[in-house]
Amino acid sequence: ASATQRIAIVSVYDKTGLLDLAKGLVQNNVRILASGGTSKMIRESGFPVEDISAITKAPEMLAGRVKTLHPAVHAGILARDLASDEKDLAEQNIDKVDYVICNLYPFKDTVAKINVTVPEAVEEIDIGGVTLIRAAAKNHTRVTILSDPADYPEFLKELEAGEVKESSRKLYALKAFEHTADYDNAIADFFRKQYASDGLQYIPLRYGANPHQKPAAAFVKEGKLPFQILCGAPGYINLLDALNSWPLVKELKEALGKPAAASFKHVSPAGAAIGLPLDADELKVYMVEDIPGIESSALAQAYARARGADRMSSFGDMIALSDVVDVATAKIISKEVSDGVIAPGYEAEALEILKKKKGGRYLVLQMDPEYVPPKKETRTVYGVTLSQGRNDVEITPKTFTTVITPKDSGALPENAQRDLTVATIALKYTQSNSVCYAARGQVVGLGAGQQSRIHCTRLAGDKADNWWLRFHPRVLGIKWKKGTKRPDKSNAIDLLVSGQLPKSGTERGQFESLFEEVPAAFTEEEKTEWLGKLTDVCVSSDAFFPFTDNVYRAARSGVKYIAAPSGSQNDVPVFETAEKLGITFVEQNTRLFHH
Ligand code: 93A
Repeated sequence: ASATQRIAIVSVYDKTGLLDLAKGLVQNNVRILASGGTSKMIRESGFPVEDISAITKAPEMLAGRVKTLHPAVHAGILARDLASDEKDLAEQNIDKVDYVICNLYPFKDTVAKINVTVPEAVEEIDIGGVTLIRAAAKNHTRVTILSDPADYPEFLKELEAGEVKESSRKLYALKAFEHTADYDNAIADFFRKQYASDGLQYIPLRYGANPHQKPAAAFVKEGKLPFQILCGAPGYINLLDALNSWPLVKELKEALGKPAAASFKHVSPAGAAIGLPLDADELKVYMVEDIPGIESSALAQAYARARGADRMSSFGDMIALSDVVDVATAKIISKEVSDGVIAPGYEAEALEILKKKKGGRYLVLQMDPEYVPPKKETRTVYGVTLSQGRNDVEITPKTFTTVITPKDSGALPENAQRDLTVATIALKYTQSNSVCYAARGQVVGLGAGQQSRIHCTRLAGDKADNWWLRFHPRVLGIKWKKGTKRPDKSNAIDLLVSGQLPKSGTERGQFESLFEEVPAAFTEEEKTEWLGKLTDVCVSSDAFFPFTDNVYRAARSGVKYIAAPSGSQNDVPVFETAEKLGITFVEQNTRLFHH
């Protein structure tokens, strides 16, 4: 070969378009060097081709494991147009390579076969091809790398016209890097399933969001998962809940310095709270009167509040607790229908209580409290990868120091700052749109996942009203039939306070069967009168209020403080309405959408 003849190294598993490529290379006076099978096919079609051994002076070895791995090949590809590189090549009598055409062993297809063995998979791990592709892509300022047969025609057109354009070389190099990354990913995926199935790095899941969504798994690409499974087997949605509720309670505790709890369902909180002492009515409404030790466990108090906010929504919850779980907290959990819990640790006796739940299948996760998630989050939706920086904005009582209206008001009372912190941290981990009402260190009404903001404000406001009506003497005084179950009580109370009482028929009969004395429905007047006693409620919104209706609705549920981002065309009327209604409007300038 003449010193000026351009050289192509061709080594392809997928031989689609190979002969047209060879023909085009030959027509353009390119010298072709090819690995065993590739060279055989080209030769049999009558085109001039040499084996790689023509430059390596070494045979293919180890049944094909070593075909192209050789300095004569890789120095030829990697050499730059530098005097020092030229000198090195000349000393070793190596020619520069101009084009590399390579695609890899079908690892993905092989491991997709059922019952594939590790040795079978191992044989399909391409080494030399990846090295060819990576080397050529690295040196793309000089070398063209084709890793996709679909690119051959365009490549030949450019070659015919003179030389491969720089812009094309860049795009081919990018494709090559994506190709080897995807290939390595498939290999790591396979071995993760084979070798990391101890639950430390990789957990196979029975299914995804629904039973027909298989296979499903949870894993980290490096190191260990940040939690351990102490009991049960997590489902896909359990983990979504756990990994959203844990940071919520962690941040709540950091912000307010008290143990925190959250009760999650479908990736939004049904309740969240910090541990504050419970009065006699709260003990009753939250159904924790009989929990020994609750008066001295702030964690148990936090969970009683989180669970008590919206008992209907919390049915079958995933729980997050900021502190080591004690017996009092475990005892509350043991009485409720719940799917699982995540916490930084468990006292031995508490763990024993939890392990007895659900016939031994209750999910107990131990979170590493020191774990810091990566700053970047990535997921794929319908085949498209979306990535973003994690929402690591810090919400603390200090977030709520800038009062917009009334202008002359001083600093917010501590309780208001506390409850706005609770509401806002809850929203940070709630599916948007969302609006949260909070009081007494806990969520009392949360509207999640509504496309219209006013629907969030109404939904959350109605929930806050229902929460408050549960403290009405008529509800506190209910005389239940002996043996009435907790979920049935919660449901009957919900019917009563939400004004949805069945009027007749079987449903009415079932309702009445729960009571010694059937409570009367609330009249509008009774409701209004009782709601008038609700005061000092805080509201936070994950984005601005576009219309004043939200403020009017909030005011009807005892709201005294609102925090929301500004930026609406209606900011001024929104602030003015708040002021007219005696509501303090506080700046919270970070939008907190969450999906
Ligand atoms: O086993 S390998 O990793 N060892 C090598 O040195 C090597 N060089 C190229 N496999 C190697 N290849 C791969 O062989 C290429 O990536 C291509 O997929 C395949 C082409 O082999 P043949 O030309 O013999 O059909």
